[in-house]
Amino acid sequence: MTEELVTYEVVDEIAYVGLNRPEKRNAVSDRVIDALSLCISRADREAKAAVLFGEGKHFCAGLDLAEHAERTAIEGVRHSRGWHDVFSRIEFGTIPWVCALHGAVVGGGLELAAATHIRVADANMFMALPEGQRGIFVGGGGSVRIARLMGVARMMDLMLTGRSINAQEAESWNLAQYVVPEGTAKAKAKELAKAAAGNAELSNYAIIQALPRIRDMAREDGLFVESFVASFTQNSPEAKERLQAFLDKRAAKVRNPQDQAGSGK
Ligand code: 1HE
Repeated sequence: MTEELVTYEVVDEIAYVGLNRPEKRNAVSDRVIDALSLCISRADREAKAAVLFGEGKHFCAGLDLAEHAERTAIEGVRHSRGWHDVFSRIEFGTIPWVCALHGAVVGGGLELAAATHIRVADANMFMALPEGQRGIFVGGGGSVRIARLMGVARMMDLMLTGRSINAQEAESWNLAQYVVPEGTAKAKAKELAKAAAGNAELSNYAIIQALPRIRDMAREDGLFVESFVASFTQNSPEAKERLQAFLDKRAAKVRNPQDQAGSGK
């Protein structure tokens, strides 16, 4: 339904969540955040993986600047914390999220993409953090998530200069894990989501929850937590069945990427 600000459907256990305000380049208004929040809750309950994408020419132009101009300081804090809550439910939910990026991925759009687990960049994609030019700062978790992905020096460069980077640069800066030909990002995201949805749900949960937390821990703490997560995960009935399936030669082997159709960047 075109009047929805965020579209939602589940097909074969994959949730497809689409930013759907193309006339405003999918700029994120308060209503978009509310709609996204509902879709995230549904996807978490109803799907085994999710694909996030944008309708129209661009993934997302970031914060709706028309709304932002009117906020007081305390309203601004509440607004930012609201984005944090919603984006954290993507990052720290129960299912993997794959993001298909095309056209502009700007400001809050990049903050949203950074909350997902795998990012696929269409060859026509470009990213920028023009907050400095607009007289504002990141507020959707970017100083935490984007800085961890590409490093503070690169984030400073983007924020201070307002310059854009293309898909290849984004991949080499760790902001996207895949660059694909123009027009194919969503198809690639779907393929990756399907692969992730085929994993044991508890493994996916452990991967999503434990990796970013362990990254933020001291070394010994990380190793300690890893052991517990590993032991808990491998003791599930599903893990036992999957391990036995491999030993019985009923499970797929790991393949050489040269033999994997359509797996390349
Ligand atoms: C918007 C927004 C928006 C477009 N808020 N209305 N984000 C930015 O600083 C990016 C601002 N946008 C742009 O630089 C460009 O619009 C794009 C590169 C994304 C796309 O260009 P283009 O030529 O395809 O579209 P357009 O003609 O610029 O925009 C079409 C309409 O969308 C137009 O409205 P119209 O009524 O004149 O048709 C634009 O005003 C509107 N539009 N982007 C509101 N962002 C939690 S903190 C996060 C901080 C940030 O995200 S800062 C970055 C904000």
